[in-house]
Amino acid sequence: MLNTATKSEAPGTEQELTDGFHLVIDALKLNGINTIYGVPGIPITDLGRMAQAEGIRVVSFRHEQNAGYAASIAGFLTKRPGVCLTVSAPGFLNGLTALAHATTNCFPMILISGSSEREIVDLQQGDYEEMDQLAIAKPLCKAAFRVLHAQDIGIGLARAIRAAVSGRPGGVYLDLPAKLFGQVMNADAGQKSLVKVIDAAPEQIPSPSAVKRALEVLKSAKRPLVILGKGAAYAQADQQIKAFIEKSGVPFLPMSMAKGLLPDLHPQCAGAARSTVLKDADVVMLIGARLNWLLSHGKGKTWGDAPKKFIQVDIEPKEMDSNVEIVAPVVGDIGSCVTALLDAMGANWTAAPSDWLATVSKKRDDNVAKMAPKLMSNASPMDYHGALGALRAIVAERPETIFVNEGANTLDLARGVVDMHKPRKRLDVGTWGVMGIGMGYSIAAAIETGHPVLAVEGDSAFGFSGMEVETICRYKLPVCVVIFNNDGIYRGTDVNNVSEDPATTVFVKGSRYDKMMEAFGGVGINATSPDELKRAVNAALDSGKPTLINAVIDPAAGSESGRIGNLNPQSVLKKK
Ligand code: OXT
Ligand code: ADP
Ligand code: MG
Repeated sequence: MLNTATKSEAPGTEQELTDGFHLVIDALKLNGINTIYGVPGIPITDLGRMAQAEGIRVVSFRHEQNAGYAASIAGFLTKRPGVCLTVSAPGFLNGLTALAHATTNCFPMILISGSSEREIVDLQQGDYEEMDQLAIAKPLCKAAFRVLHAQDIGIGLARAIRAAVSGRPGGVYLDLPAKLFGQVMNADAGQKSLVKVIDAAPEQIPSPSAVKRALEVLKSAKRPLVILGKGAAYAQADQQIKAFIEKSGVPFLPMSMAKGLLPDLHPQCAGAARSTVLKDADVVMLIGARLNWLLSHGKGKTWGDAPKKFIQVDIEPKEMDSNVEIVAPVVGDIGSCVTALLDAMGANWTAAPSDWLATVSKKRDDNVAKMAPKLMSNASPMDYHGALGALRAIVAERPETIFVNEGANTLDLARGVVDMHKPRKRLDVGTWGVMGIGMGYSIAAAIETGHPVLAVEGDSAFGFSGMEVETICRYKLPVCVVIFNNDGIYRGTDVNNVSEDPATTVFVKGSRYDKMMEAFGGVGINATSPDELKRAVNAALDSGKPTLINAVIDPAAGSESGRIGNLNPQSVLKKK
């Protein structure tokens, strides 16, 4: 039902009126957008209030970047654009990092920002929070639109929704100047101006010849491999993907956020045999994964000397041949592509060669066996493996838990140790390896899924969004934050020998992050052993109370940049 804001009392011309505020809210509701993540202020404070009054859940954060990350991951989890609402200039800029992040990670998101008046901005006359936001947003997102007239709000939002979710998903900027909100129009005409977006992300069916070519290449393989990326997790084609992998018999390697699409303990999972499968495979099929830095661009030492053929399934045609030749591109949405592949395989598909499967299984079992004793360590202070061993057991018992993860060692070791059992349960730093997603992701994951969240955070990583523990307490969300506190970035042991200042990578030693949660009425625990950690996490997940556990990790336990230390440039000059 359309909102009617006012009644004009002009004699003889009484009519129902609406305004920009209400049209924005009605347009969002009409398109099933029921949650907004943001920070209030001029000119959007009343928009948030009215949206809340109209039944939209408006989640107010302490910093727009965190609200933006929340919106981005809401998009990933739901396949609908997550919406972030910010004030002009500084608020907009704070949200922009998250918008760029959404675009880079292929998550659908809309950043709606209030802005200053065009006439003043364009003449650079120094308006309140003046900035040409549209121009700044454009290069950082998939599409950017500005609405100047109330009657265009419906179309503006429709364009934003379509741009965010169709084709390769991404971030969209929607600029709403302050004056728009107060514009008044006839309520009937307003209602008619709204647009309900039909089939926002249309199926994209692959061509039969592309499907046939891909299967011929796959069939020719002696050592085939499928790599599943977060695009495959996003597609929510879980059953088709499982059926395809199992019918093909090919080992699969999940990228970080694709873990759990099929369980990590599935007999075909090659996660624990990563180096071997990348080096030795002769045919590699990418499904919703790009050959970017995380896959060493498809070449070099990681991929070994054995010649490779690549098949790629992706919705974005321009992704093909981005780094190496793709001999069999399959362009379409993953649900349609995998269904078409399954259909075309027919009843007599021969599973992958058994000697290759045996090689992969052996390497996997060896690595798992090598890691097992480390996970039993009950040392205090804890090392990463001891602490993660405890968390891994908890996640196995509670597979619905959403596992949010950031840091360097905290990220890289957790990715390997903590098995995922269900799709879209692991949310992490993604394509940019960005620190700061932690609390925003946790809040949105709890709100969008209703499942408990376990956020495992490096102490540095947590610092980027830590103030949002207040938001977690305010909204009483079932989020348990575990901080792997090793007193610093990578390690807490660096020393500066030339001045009184601390080394650049260390923090205050022995900090008690648990007190931060207590400050806002949540539960804070200091855990010094894996047993204590396990008890505290189980209690938090049982109670659903906002909890922060300060897990004391040996400051010497980590390594520089976790598992990507090789990416650090080296100085030819001797270090002081
Ligand atoms: O096959 P082999 O034998 O090779 O073995 C592999 C697997 O087969 C095996 N494996 C297993 N074995 C047994 N069992 C199981 N279950 C199993 N599973 C796997 O294990 C090995 C390794 O497998 P893996 O991990 O799959 O493979 P590998 O080789 O590591 O994969 C390569 C990559 C590149 C795909 C992978 O490493 C990856 O995904 N990496 C992501 C790295 C990343 O994104 N890092 C974050 C950025 S680091 C840095 O930039 C940081 N900053 C700077 C900064 C950032 N980022 N952002 C902003 C806004 N500002 C600044 C900062 C500030 S990190 C950071 C803070 C760090 O400090 P914290 O305190 O937060 O954290 P701590 O380090 O804990 O102190
Ligand atoms: P990862 O980091 O897990 O390797 P990437 O973010 O690099 O994953 O790759 C995701 C890919 O998935 C992108 O190339 C994107 O175009 C693609 N993608 C996203 N959604 C879909 C979809 N529904 N159908 C097909 N491809 C998709
Ligand atoms: Mg640390």
